Amino acid sequence: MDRDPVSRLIVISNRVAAPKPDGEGGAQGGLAVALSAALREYRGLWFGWSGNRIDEFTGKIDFQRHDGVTSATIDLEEQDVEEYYNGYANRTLWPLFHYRIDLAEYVRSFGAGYERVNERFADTVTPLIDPDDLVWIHDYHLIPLGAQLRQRGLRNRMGFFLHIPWPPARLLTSLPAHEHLVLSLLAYDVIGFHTKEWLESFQNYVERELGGHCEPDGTIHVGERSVHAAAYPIGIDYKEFREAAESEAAQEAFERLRKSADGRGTIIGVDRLDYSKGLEERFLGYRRFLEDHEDWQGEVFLLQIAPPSRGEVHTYEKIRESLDELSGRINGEFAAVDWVPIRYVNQGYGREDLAGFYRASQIALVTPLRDGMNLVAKEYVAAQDPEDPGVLILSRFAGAALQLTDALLVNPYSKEEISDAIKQALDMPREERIRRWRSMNEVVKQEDVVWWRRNFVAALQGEATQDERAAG
Ligand code: ADQ
Repeated sequence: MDRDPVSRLIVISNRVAAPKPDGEGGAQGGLAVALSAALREYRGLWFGWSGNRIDEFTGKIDFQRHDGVTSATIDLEEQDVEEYYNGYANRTLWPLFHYRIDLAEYVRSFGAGYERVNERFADTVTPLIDPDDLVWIHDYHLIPLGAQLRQRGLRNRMGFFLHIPWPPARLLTSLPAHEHLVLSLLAYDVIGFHTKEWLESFQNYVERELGGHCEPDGTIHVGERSVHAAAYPIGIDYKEFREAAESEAAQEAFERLRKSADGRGTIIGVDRLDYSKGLEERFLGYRRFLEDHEDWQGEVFLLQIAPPSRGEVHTYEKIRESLDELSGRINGEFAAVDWVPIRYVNQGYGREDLAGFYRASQIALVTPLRDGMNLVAKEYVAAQDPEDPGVLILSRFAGAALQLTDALLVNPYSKEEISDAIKQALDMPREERIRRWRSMNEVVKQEDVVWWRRNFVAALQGEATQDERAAG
């Protein structure tokens, strides 16, 4: 029923997260979670980097087929990984696109490595693409890939989806060769963002810096070129997540957490360990809550699950150290013999475990300083007990805030707002919790990952996109 009579779909992303033979998922993260189901529905191919490093690039493609998904991966050289992945993608674009110009590093060799790896992707994937295939390229690692494929003669319909925010023009212009990067996006037929806010920043750049013109229907004209740019807010696989939430493993995780909570309120945070997720600010906001409301000390605790990511990038080592220090300090300051205010866990969990933990928690603190969308907020909503749902406290700077307007929206930089929202959530009557949850659950359920990819693929096919939404 989900299968549209489309041409073959070629998905290209930095890493491929197709299911492994042992049933393990591939790379962790929002993109991986969102796309693993998508390719099963369309005959297609998922192309990307294997994660392996080799001495010399060979262009050899490793094909695998599991669970209805064919993946094709290549290995990269050490220098490629350093300059393209750890360098330009994660030390230049990621911080800049998350408004952290103070952390962005502009190094020429990173830019060169980025172009080189995009060329390597283009050289190896071009022979695998048939003339009728739809090509869907993902995320900031591969912005120039469409232009590279065009240079190799591909005339296919090609789309690009950005999973992170698009920064305001005034920030983006700090990037050397920013025009070159943005112009390469015009090689696509469709460019997708999570929200209207990121779309507007893009349109603003196009008008200010490229002298382009943006029409209300989403068509963007720059010189001779016209492309379609729109907001396609990503969702979770609602059905799969509800099933996970009702599994036996989820029930066990739920009971384990409830038992250890021993009647105390649980506040949960689940994030990749990344400075964009606002973890330090969250800890400080929670600390402020403990100070503001002494009577709640010993009655509530914060469970922060944060598996380390991008460990080879210095800023990530630093944020890890600061969080170790800060959580230790807060615990030292407030703990009692029978109570620890923060349970800080640096490991990943399976979907079922997470679903059980979400359900057992009265509050979720999802407070990124900037986030393209944020799927944890949606997972938390999907996992709740409809009769006794928890409260979502959500940063107004996450893309998800434009859809989940019944969350308690906070400025994540403000300790006071975080503290007040925790108090409001703890005091919230059941009827209000239910009312807010129902409205959010409806959005999470209707605007799920299937809805997202159908809208994007319809646009890619050049079809009417009446469902296409500029969220917010
Ligand atoms: P991420 O920055 O990775 O994604 P997010 O959208 O929250 O952020 O997705 C994280 C995913 O990883 C969730 O599905 C979550 O359950 C999972 N996860 C996180 N911590 C985990 C843990 N400890 N154990 C197990 N699983 C864990 C990027 C963008 C987002 C955007 C997504 C999708 O930064 O803004 O929403 O892509 O486009």
